[in-house]
Amino acid sequence: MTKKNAPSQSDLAGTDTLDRSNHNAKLDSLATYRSDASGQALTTNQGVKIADNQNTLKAGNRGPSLLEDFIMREKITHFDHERIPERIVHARGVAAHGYFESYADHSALSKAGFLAGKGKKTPVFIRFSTVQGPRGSADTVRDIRGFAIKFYTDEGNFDLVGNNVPVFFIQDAIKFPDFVHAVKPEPHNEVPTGASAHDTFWDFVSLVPESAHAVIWAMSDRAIPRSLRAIQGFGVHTFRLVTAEGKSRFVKFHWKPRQGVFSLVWDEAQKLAGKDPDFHRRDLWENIEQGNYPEWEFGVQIVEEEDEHKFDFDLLDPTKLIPEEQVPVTPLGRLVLDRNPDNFFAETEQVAFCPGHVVPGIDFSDDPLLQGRLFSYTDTQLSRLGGPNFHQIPINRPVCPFHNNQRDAHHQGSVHKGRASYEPNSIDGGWPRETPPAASGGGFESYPERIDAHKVRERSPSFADHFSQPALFFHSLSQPEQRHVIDAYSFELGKVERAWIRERQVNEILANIDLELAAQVAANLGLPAPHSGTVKPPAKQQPSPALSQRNLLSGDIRTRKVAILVADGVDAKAVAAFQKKLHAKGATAKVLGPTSAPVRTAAGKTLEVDASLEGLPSIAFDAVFVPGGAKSVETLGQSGVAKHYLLEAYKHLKPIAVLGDARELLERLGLPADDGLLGGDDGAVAKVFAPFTKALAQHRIWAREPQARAVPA
Ligand code: HDE
Repeated sequence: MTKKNAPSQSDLAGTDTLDRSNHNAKLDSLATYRSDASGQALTTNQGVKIADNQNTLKAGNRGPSLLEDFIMREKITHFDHERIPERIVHARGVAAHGYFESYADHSALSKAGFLAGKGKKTPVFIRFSTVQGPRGSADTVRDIRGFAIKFYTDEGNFDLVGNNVPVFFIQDAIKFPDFVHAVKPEPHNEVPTGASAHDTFWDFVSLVPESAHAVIWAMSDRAIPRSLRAIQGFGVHTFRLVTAEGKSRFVKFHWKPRQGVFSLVWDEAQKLAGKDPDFHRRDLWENIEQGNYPEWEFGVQIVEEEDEHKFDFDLLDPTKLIPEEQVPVTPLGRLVLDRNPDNFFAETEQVAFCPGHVVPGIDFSDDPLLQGRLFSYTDTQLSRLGGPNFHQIPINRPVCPFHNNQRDAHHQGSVHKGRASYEPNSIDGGWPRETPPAASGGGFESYPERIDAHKVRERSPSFADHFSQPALFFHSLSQPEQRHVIDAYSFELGKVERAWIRERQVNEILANIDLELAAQVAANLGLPAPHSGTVKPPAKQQPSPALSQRNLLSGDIRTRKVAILVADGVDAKAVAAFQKKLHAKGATAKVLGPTSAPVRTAAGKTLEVDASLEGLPSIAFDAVFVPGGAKSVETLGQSGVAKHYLLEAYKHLKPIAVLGDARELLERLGLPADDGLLGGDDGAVAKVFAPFTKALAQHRIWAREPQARAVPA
């Protein structure tokens, strides 16, 4: 009677088959906290075994529930409190474990132990995020991506809390609440979710010209990445690296993805937000599970102290980048992500980053944005994670010992021994004691920068040029990238209801970056073209090729995804041959049918499919292949879903290869030939594969873009 509605034993046979064999010092330390219920009895939190988890204790089986039911009360009470506040910004994120490996002994640059030897490995946990949207928002919205890394070094945690663009929207921390209030959903109706295309954002940024540089990056393809594996990371601020001898140099931190940097197209990003809001987290998760471990190279741009003032911008200004052609990036090591978390909440949600978490050998600059961040992050964890002991949460604990006299408070997880919780003391032997600074293993010592100044609330005049670098960025982009920037401003400002905000952004911001950019956006908005900017145009600058994604591809097709469209009567040999060739190049292929049911091949055999065409739409792939087989092609040609599939892939500038009868499909759809539309006879897999790979390695067929605009999809 008590077991009514309980599942049968055969329903319970499933187990988690994911590979969890990778390990490092941090993963090993988490082992103590992992809770594995397999083979265990269901109990209350007090460890009492539960006999019936289906029914509340009642006065009669149709009667009222009894307060006495401590099992039901404990369960419901815990459930009632399962949610914690989401992050005020960067609420939606996804994370992974991995390691950092130093290329060499970098002690000439920094005394940080994790950089002190060739092959030295340090566990890391990295969290990627969008900025604007809440926890449940879509992955592919137009936004900056957070790129936050916790290094669990032998000398304590070092958090490098960066973004995927190298500059920020404001110069001083005191403006952060204003900026965030402006970009977040509007306060009266909480619209829009995960988007900056609304009045309050454009009102603020059009009034605050220092935002122009970060905004143009946000309007570029960088803000709609194809994958989180395909983004760069930047520390943004200038930091210091300090040697054992006390020599300090300024540095900018960089992460360069081995996978290359590439993006979605806007229409695709918007559709994905509806059809697969988890597109980025799924991609990261699947690739790590498949052993396609994403990798980044870590590097620094180094500026000697004495060169601090040799630039035409201020190194302390977080709205500026140092062009890589001016100061190249020196590679220091690599980052590999090789293990997914076990539990989203325990790890990804509870990880607490703070730019103030540094180790000996790393120090801050006086960038006023960085200075404010040093305070804000620990502060926000107090309400987000419920008190000052969040450093004891398993994912946040250093892998080295940590001891001090901070005591008690909510969620205290340590049983501190000893009588003296103060220092100095003569009762507990004076422990824990200070450690003097040393070449290695010493206590943290702040860089003794000399400051001689008046206390003022002022912005340095060296922070005043807001337009030279947005102009440098725009002029360094390829033509398709520039078109996308124009389209993005036009789209976003087109959503702005107040005419004066649109006009101000065009006349007072865009016209100061580039008159042609302003004119084109103005035309799209139905505004007159501005004839000149309101400030003196910057001196002519050399473009910086390092800023264009065109120059940041990996050159191969590893981990690219290809859809193979099939129906009954398909030429299965071509499917197998294409798949084999793709796998040999490290790409993946999915076979898609009209439904999820297997299809019959031309040879009368059964071919399993991975999903239906509707289940995995073209926006989930980088390219499409349609093998021959008269009946298969006929079926696909009758199907609106299949025709849309090809039109959409074409519109999104993806390579499409067709063999045998499938060539007619493209003709029937009226798609004009180009370098990415590749046809061949049945059996000509080898012939189309080489140009297909070449096109795929270039990511998109950019030359197709003008024609693609005419295609409905
Ligand atoms: Fe953040 N930022 N931020 N930010 N930020 C937060 O910290 C803040 C800034 C960045 O995956 C919050 O734990 C201020 C720049 C990332 O958990 C909060 C200022 C850069 C993440 C906060 C900035 C960032 C955050 C919200 C201006 C790039 C996600 C929750 C002075 C270099 C970290 C939290 C994660 C998160 C404050 C500006 C990156 C409120 C006050 C510049 C990647 O503390």
